[in-house]
Parts: sequence; C-alpha cells; structure tokens
Amino acid sequence: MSAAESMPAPAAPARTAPTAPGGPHVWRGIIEEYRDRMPVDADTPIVTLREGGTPLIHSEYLSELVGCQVHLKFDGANPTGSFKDRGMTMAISKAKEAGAQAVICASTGNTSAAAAAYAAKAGMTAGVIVPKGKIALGKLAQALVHDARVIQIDGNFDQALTICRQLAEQYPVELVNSVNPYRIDGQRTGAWEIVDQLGRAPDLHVMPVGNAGNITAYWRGYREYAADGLTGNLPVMRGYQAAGAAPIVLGHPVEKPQTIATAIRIGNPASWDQAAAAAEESGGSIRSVTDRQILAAFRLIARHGVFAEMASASSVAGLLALHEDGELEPDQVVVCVLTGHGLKDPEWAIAGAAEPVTIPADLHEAAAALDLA
Ligand code: AN7
Repeated sequence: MSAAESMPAPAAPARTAPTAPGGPHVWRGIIEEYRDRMPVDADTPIVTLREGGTPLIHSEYLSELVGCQVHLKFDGANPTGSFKDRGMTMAISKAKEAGAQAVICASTGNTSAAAAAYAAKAGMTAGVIVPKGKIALGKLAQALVHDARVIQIDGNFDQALTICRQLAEQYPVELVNSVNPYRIDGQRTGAWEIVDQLGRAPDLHVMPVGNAGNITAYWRGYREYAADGLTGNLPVMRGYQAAGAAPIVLGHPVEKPQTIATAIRIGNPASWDQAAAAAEESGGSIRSVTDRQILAAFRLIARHGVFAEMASASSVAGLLALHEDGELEPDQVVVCVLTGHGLKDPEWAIAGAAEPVTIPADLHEAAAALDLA
C-alpha cells in the first residue's frame, strides 16, 4: 500500500470560514478580544486586520535613566503602523453595518492610512483630505496603495477637518475622524491592553496629543476598567503637544501650527475639552516639548531598539522633561505610548545617521571596514 493510499481523504472545505479563526494564542483583533465591552452585536460585520495586541516593551535604559519602571506601548506594531487601527476597525465596522459605501476623513497621515486600509478590506471607498506636503511619505503611500481618493489642500489639518465635517453633513459619506464616537470606543482598548499586560494600571501614563482623541480614549478606558474592578489604581495622565502646535497649553487655537512632528501638527484639536478633563481629573497635565527635545527622544529610543515616529517620541521627550524637572517619584510604573512606526518617515532616520560605507565584495575589506581586522 502506498503512502498516498493510506492518507485520509481531505475534509470538504467549510462553506463559510469563521471571521476570526484561531486557538487561544491567536490574537483576533480588538473587537473580538474585547467584544463584551464594545458596541457591537452578533449582526455587526466585523472589519478587522487583527489590530491591537501590541507589545508593551520594558525599557531597561529609560528605567535606569529616570529611576522608574518604564514601559513603551508600541502601537507602531499595528497592521497599518499606528494606533489609528484600533479606532478604525470600530468606525469602519459600524459604517458597514449602517450600509455606508463611502467614508471620509481629514488627516495628518495616519488616520488616512488606516481609513484607506480598513475601507479597502470592507469593500468601501475612502476619501482622505490631507495638508499638501505635510504628511510623511510612507503615510501617503499607504493611502495611495489602498486606492483611497487622496485630496491635498493648500492648508492645514484643521481646515481639512472642517471641510470633512461639512462633506459628511451634506453628502452620503460617513466621517471617520475621531469626532466619530466609534473611533474613541475602539481606542479605549489601548488602556485595557496595558492593564492586562501589567496586571494593574501604571502610576503615570505619558502620550502625545494632537487632535486629542487618543488621550480621551485612554482615560475613558482606564476609568471603565477601574469601575469594573479590573484595576485598583488609575494613572496620572500627562499629554505632550509639540511647542509649535500647542493650543491646549497656550489656551487658544494656533492658526499656523508648526512642528517636525507632522502627525501632531494640529492647531485646534477636536477633543480639546475631553483632553483637558483627562489631565485635570487624573491630576496630570497637558504640556509641550520642543522639536529639539522630540528629535533627541526619537534618536534615543531608536538607539535602544525601538523605531517610533517623530510624533510618538514626544511621549518620551515628556518623560525626560519630567525627570529633569524632578517631577518623577522613584520606582513609579510608567507607560509611554509610542503611537506610530518610524518606518512611516525614513527620511528622519537617514538624515541623522552616518553614511553607509561602500566597499568591494571582499572578505578582508569587510573585516577592515567593521574594524575586525
Ligand atoms: C503617530 O492621522 O491626527 O491626539 O490625522 O498620528 O488622538 O490626535 C494623527 C495623530 C499621535 C495624536 N501620534 O493623536 C491623523 C492624526 C501619532 C499620530 C497622534 C497622531 P490624537
């Protein structure tokens, strides 16, 4: 009898594959993982790229430097390379449930990348409006590769958002910026993951602030877990804007925001009041860091193995500023959120690095170039 004859006949393929197959070690995406806390029911079509479940990375270097236990929540490890996927899986699933065929958003880059990807997965059309010349190349590439309709304006994010709000009011398109409450619902999962990963909430939570949706979502997430007894403590929330785009710090909108951290180049955040409330209720603050501080933090974490984008580095810049100002208590548990991946904008990485060495294809030359010989 040949081996082939002893093999059982292949099972007939299942008529419909489950939407989220996998055993106990397979991450199913934030909606399935936290289904009982999400505004979905059995009929909601779940549009997912298996976002979330991102690493919480303990930083020995930063811990030693500031005298605390510092963890980096690396949301650059999401499918489109930023935390926006957490909100977008919810917003696009609910848009699909409502029968929408098209979605629209304004963006400094990451929201448009996520909207384009999730709309493509759902078989919907995405329109994205971005400030011309002010979004990272990788983010533009993402919107284009997923066939979004990309509109560039001679203007900034705030103006783009105004146009998108009006489009959604006057035309049959669903707005998927974070003024869409489902976006915030999805982004709460970042806080839940941190508590699930640490076994408690951190003492101090540090993050970038742009349009201010994410800090709103994190604070809600922590409070909900605390209300349900899943954490006994709540963190102090500290948000960091870029100094040239710091409306909440200044107390008034900034008409012409400027910063190298283009993701948070926002002068009139939509969730301003909620962000201010999160800071106040938690005993924290919204402050600013300069582009120089952001760039230094970007390089520092990269030198220790984590490549996050410029805007994300504002959280670490903020932590370092707290340390320098003597505002950290020893041995606190700290989480800095790294919201997006450094690969979004490789130009920044290359700009600050030494030129690669070019040699003939030769062992001895290689050994010499590496200072081995
Ligand atoms: C990497 O993509 O606003 O305070 O249009 O991409 O919730 O706005 C991006 C924001 C932080 C700020 N880090 O979060 C957009 C957009 C990264 C970001 C923020 C953004 P919010």
